[in-house]
Formats: sequence, C-alpha cells, structure tokens
Amino acid sequence: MPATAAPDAPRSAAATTPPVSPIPQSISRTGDDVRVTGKVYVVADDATDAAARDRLVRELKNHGARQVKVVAPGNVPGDAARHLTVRLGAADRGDIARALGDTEAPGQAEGYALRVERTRNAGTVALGGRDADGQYYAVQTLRQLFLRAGGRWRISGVQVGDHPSMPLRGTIEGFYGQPWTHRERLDQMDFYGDVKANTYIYAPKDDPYHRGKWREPYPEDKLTELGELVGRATANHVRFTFAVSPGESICYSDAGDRATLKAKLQALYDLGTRAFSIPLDDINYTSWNCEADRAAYGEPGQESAAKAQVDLLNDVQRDFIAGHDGAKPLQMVPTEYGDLRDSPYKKTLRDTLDPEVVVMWTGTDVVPPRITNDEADRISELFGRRVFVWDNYPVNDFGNTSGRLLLAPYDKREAGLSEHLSGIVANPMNQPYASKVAVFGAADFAWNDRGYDAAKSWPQVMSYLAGGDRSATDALLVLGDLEHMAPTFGAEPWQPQAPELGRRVAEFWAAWEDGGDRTKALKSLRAYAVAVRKAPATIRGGDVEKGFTVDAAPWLDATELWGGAMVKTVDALAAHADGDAAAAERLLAESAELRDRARALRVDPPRNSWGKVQPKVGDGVLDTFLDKAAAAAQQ
Ligand code: LTM
Repeated sequence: MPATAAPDAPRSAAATTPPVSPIPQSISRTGDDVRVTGKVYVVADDATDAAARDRLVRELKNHGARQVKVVAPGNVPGDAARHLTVRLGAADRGDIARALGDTEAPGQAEGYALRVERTRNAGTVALGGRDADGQYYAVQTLRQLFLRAGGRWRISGVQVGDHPSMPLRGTIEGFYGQPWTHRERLDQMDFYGDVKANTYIYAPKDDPYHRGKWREPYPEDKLTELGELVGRATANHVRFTFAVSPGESICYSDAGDRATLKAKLQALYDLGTRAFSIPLDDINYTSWNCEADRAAYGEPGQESAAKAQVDLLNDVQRDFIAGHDGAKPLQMVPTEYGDLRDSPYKKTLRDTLDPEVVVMWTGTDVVPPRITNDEADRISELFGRRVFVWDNYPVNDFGNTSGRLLLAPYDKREAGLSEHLSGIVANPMNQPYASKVAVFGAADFAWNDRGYDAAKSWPQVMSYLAGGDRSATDALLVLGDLEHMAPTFGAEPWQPQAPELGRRVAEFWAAWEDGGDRTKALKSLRAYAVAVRKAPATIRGGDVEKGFTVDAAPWLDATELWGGAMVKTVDALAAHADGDAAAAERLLAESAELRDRARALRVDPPRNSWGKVQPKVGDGVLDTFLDKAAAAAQQ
C-alpha cells in the first residue's frame, strides 16, 4: 500500500493544511503538529470498527510508532500523557466527544470528525465516526496527515469535519473484454477503501455467468472467489454489489426464470452480499424471448418491454430484496440508459417501477461530453427519481479507444451534482491499475463535488500511485498528458490529447516563427522532450505500483521511443539553427528510426477487444510536431 504523505515535508508545511483526498468538507489548523511517539496508545472499545482499528494500528507502526497498545476507554494508563494517544470510535463516546472539543461531528451517514491536538508532553488525536464507515474514513484521513520533518514522523495539527456528498461512490466493472482477475479485484477493494469509495458493482460483460449463462449457478471455485471478494470489500467498507444481466434470454413472465434469477441472487446473499443489480443494457428490447411474454405484455415494443421489465424488477424488489435482512434497494440499468428523450419506455418506468428501485444512467450519451446539473435534473424527471450515474470513463472497450490508456483527470462533471444524483460509479478500463487515475478522481468528486478540483486531484492520484515518490509523480504526470485523450463514440473527444505538450509546442513555434529567442525556446522544449523520454524509466525504477507499470507497459515502451524521437528532432532544429545541415540530417534520420520503432510496437497480449494495435502516445500532437519540425530543420 503506497504511503501518500510527503517523505520529508518542508518546515513551512506546518502553517498549512496538507492535501487530503477526497477533499474534506472542512479542514483547518488547530495548532502545532504532533509528534508520533515511540509508544502510542489507541483507545478503542467494543463499538470501535475493527477494520478502522487495525488500519490505525498499521498506519501508526508505518509512521514511527514502535509499540502500539490498544486499551479500553476506562483503562487508559497513567503514563498516557507522555505518549501520543489516539481515540477511535463513535463520535458521541464520552472521551472522544471531550477530545473533539469544538470540532463538530457531522450528523450525516459515513461522516466523521477528527482533531489533532498538541498537549504539554505529547499529543492526542480524536477520531469520531457518525457510524462505523465514518470511523474507517477518519482513519483514512489520518493516514494522509503524517509528515516527516527533521527525520521524525509527525501528525499535522488539524481538525476535520467531513461526510460524503453522494451516498453511492465507486466503480462498476461493466466493460466488455477480458474481466479483471480475482487478484486484481482484491487489490481494487483495498484501493476503494483508501479513496472512501463505498460501492463496487460486479457486472463484467464477458463473465458468461453474468449474462449469456445467467441461469447457471456459479461453479464452486468461482463462488469461493466471489465470497472472498465480498469479504475483502466489506473489510474496506465497500459494498460488493452483485449484478445479473438476464435480458438477452429471459422470459419475463415465466415463474421458473424468475425463481432461477432469485436463486442466483440468493447464492450471493448467502456469501454476505447485500446489494444487487439487474442491468438491462445492450439488449434488444423490441422482440420477445418467449411467446408467453407476448400474451402477458402485448406486441413487442418500447412500452411492452418496459412493462415486462417493471414486472420482473418490482417482483425482485418486493419478493426478494424486501424479505432479505439488510438488503439494499435493488439497482437496475434501463435499456434506454444514455439519453434525455422521453419515450413510452421511460414513461412506463416512471409511472410503475417501484420507487425504491435505483435507476442508472450514463448521461446524454453512452460517453457524454459532460454531465450537468440541468441534465441530471431532467433525467430525474424522466425516470421519476434521482438517478445513479454509470459513468463511462475511463472504460476503453469501444472502437474510438483502440490503442489508448485513458489517464486524464476525472473532469467535466458539474459541481452541485450531489444535489441531483444518488451517486456515481466509474466504468473502468480492462487495465485495473491504470484505471485508478480516473477512479481516484471520480471518488474524490463523488465525496465532495463542490470542493473537487481536477487540476489538484490529478497530481494527488499520481503521487498516490507513486507512493509519494516525487520524480515518479512528475513522470506519471508527463505520461498522463500523453494519454490524456478521452474519446466519445463520435468524432469529437471530450478531453483533448496532450494539452501540456500542446501548450509547450505552441509556445515553441511562436518563438521560432515570430522572431522570438530560438535558443531559449529550444532549450525549454528539449528539457520537456527529455522528460518524456525519461518518464518510462523513472516510472519503472521508482516506487510506482507494479501493477500500473504492467498495465502501462506497451505505452511506456512507446513513450520512451517517441520521447527519444522528439529529443533528436529538437536537436536537429538546433543544428539547423547553427547552420549545420549535415548534423540536422543525421539527427532527423535517427529520429525517424525511433519513430518507426514506436509505430511498430503492439499492445500484446490484448486485454481489450481491439486486437493487436499500436499503443497511442500523444497522437495528433507529438507526431504532428515531429513532422513540422522535420520540415523546418530541412529548409
Ligand atoms: O454503458 C452501458 C450501460 N453499457 C455498455 C458498457 O458495458 C460498455 O462498457 C460501455 C462502453 O463501451 N458502453 C455500453 O453501452
């Protein structure tokens, strides 16, 4: 697990509040930072969340505590005043409420209050949760408050009052192509805990038992894995949400099919799952799978399809969910999931679907250019409830994403959406570790949409992936810029390719062409070209999560070559400026050779359904620069 605190924070950091992700609703200084003493007392009781307590102990040990003693509130030893004392539990527990002082404990679900206070001989930390989730999130915030100053670990002297803006936050593994492996999913659960995401929806399109073979129970070994996953999710305060997608073949009116579907849900309930979803996306809804449905709901069409779906979903909500202790309201994905047009289908859902059932929506398109408050308001009216956004970013399973990793920050979701939505889950890439860039941002936004700033969240996730390693963080930002393009299903991407490189290149040409300082311009662009060339080695050699470097391997290989080609080309321009045509020609030939090698690379083995393709790097910006610069160096 990468630590996110800066390894050796400057002294001036003491006057500010450290970056915390997701951004808390409120954070301010209480006073001086507090020293992590060699021995630390953790004060916990039976109502203290066990996962929160264990994580707290681990974090204290990772940040300077040699011995951590867990004691009950009535049993705090006399020497505690000389040691750091951390109180963890319900915010209204007497000792925690006193230690929180005037730091207000939020009343919202999953909320928490945290206060760090320097005392005469040591310090106290109070971590008070509104509920068990809140306790866990208090520890996740504390994890980010450790800083190293003068070779010693300290805790930033702050107070935090915090709660999520959206009730549902996380991911839906809902893409086409190779599903994630069991190990990758386990790792994702830990990651979601870190970013305060509380939802993972299991809906991989290419798990045969999820869709085509939905009637068949999971084989024993798969069921064992799913059970392990449910446990890991729960330990991270993540709700494992089990989805079955029967729409390709179900006979909606058939009692046998309904019983089979409920049996499938029951098997997961028995493993500890308490949240369920029935996605009905990407199916043909204008023909029946059985003649009985014609008799039950009429001739096939939008309205009769909606009637059949509602009949099934209301039955599952009322007959299965309502009768199962602790089960959350049923979730569903409508067949019309990505537009804002009213229709007989939506009207039937709005008028007759049980109000408890949660409806998902992807935006104004499968991959929308943005999501606004007004759009969210309009779709709420059309479905008769606040919708739950299935956000098709950073998913890379469709044609326009061929050859791409999507590493741009989570963006273009309007502040204020928390007042119009029940939540957001991101549909990730087939590459789970690389998906963390966008998922981190999505979780950050869903926690505090009004405080979210894409430009600040992006370096934070890169630092998280780099385990706080500053050079690797910078290298990841360079790579992220080259993999910034986020396509829609149409011709226009919703996020541009390589905006930082594009800005630098434009600045360069302005100086080169308009009589600016060419030497300075060459020096500056060369430095960036070297950063591009070196980024892959820095990422591979630094503390970056191994999984990320595996996911990104073809793109890292390609980036090194494209960066090398750029360095050679800038050098060719410099030689040309010096009047050395022979050197310019030689350097351009070397650049072309590197570029050819980059173009010959393939994503192999393919996790995606694109087949073997060239990994794209800064396309449309970097290659365009090389072409223009080659022409300029030969003039
Ligand atoms: O978006 C939805 C609701 N369904 C599918 C997803 O499974 C798929 O991953 C995305 C992106 O291709 N598009 C869909 O239509």
